[in-house]
Amino acid sequence: MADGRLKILSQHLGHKPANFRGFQENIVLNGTQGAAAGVNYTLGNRKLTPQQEAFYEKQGFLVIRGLVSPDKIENYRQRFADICSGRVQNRGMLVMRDVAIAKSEFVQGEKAVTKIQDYQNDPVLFSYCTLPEILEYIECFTGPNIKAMHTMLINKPPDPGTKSSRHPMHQDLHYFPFRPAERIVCSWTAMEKVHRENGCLVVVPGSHTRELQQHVYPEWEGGVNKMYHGIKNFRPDDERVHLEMETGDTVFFHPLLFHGSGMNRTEGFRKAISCHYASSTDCDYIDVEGTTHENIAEEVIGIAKKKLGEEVQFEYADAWKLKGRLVRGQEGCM
Ligand SMILES: O=C(O)CCC(=O)C(=O)O
Repeated sequence: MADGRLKILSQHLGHKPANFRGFQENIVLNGTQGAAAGVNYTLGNRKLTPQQEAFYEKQGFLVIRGLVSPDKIENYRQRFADICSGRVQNRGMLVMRDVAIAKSEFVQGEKAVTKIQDYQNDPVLFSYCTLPEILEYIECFTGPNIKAMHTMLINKPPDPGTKSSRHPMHQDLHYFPFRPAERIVCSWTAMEKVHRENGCLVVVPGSHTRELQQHVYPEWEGGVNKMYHGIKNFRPDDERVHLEMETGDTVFFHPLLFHGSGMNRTEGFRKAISCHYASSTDCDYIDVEGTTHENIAEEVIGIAKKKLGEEVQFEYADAWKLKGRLVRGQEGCM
């Protein structure tokens, strides 16, 4: 029976069992009693099998293999290249460049671009956020009224030799001035094969049950990309699992899950497309004053004022109100 469960768990993770013995032993030892005692992080609709539901409850993430078809992924890849080269209109997206590459020389096109953020006004990229195959899963975490809150296409070009292609371990809730966390979820779809060499996602299983931590810029010699905050007191002995995935595989994860990614040691790119969703009717904004969000709020407001003018009255929640898009069900407080 333990063997059968191991097989199911390893399918979720998309790993060869031999690589992740430690993680699997841990699951066998702890079982899924936590989940059985009470469902907190999922809504118990029928899309998830009992095993999938128990896995997410306990580990805070769930990998679904081959969820997005290769032709759709190819569309997003082409669009990304066209945005980077300026062939299509930008429509307000934030195009972020690697800190080390940007400093040393001007590199054209997608080689220096680390991320395209806020693609909610781009019809091609935004079609990812409305895919029924994704939303069917999202509904298990948010309920029927779903708002796409945060959109990113993350590109990891070959590391320029500074290790700046790493993404420090963090919790996405650090960026979000809305609650409850349980009704927020991320979908992250691999746009090519992702593995340890090109910097796949790394997660700390079960860390979604911990509190929101203080985040700061890590003190890395080669520099840190803009807004890549990391957990201030991250314990390196926390057990980590590398999520190796094929094109189209999708991981859904909780906004408190500790995660990050390693450097890209290959000559190729490592791309992923993602969206964070929240319940439009169960979630609402919080006041970030006096909370751990203050540093990121200040940074984002600073960027907005640079764009819009210093005199503009702008609160952190406004950034989110502006970019959220309803994708299913009805509007609420969000
Ligand atoms: O795709 C990655 O490498 C990590 C992205 C991520 O966690 C983020 O941008 O918040």
